[in-house]
Amino acid sequence: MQRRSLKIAALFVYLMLGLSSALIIHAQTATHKSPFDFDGDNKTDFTIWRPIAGDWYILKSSNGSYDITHFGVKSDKIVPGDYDGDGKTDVAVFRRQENI
Ligand SMILES: [Ca+2]
Ligand SMILES: [Ca+2]
Repeated sequence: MQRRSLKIAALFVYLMLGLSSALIIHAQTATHKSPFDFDGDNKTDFTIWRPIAGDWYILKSSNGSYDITHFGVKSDKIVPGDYDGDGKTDVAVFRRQENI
């Protein structure tokens, strides 16, 4: 089962990125509550953050479909978490403000 998940994740990376630059955030199956569980099924969702475009690619573990969300810019630091308490990770970024 885990081997199949890794193959799906590898295919996802290939299809989504065309092997261009990106940060692969998480690629393992979690046994604890994952900070990258965007669909709330208690399993880690394979997630890629492309800072150059501000795009999040999320492969949902619950059904194998994926979402592409545009949120953030290159200089942001990603800080995903369940900020509204619904059991699903929310896409979020931290942006430092200069000269305040
Ligand atoms: Ca999940
Ligand atoms: Ca949430």
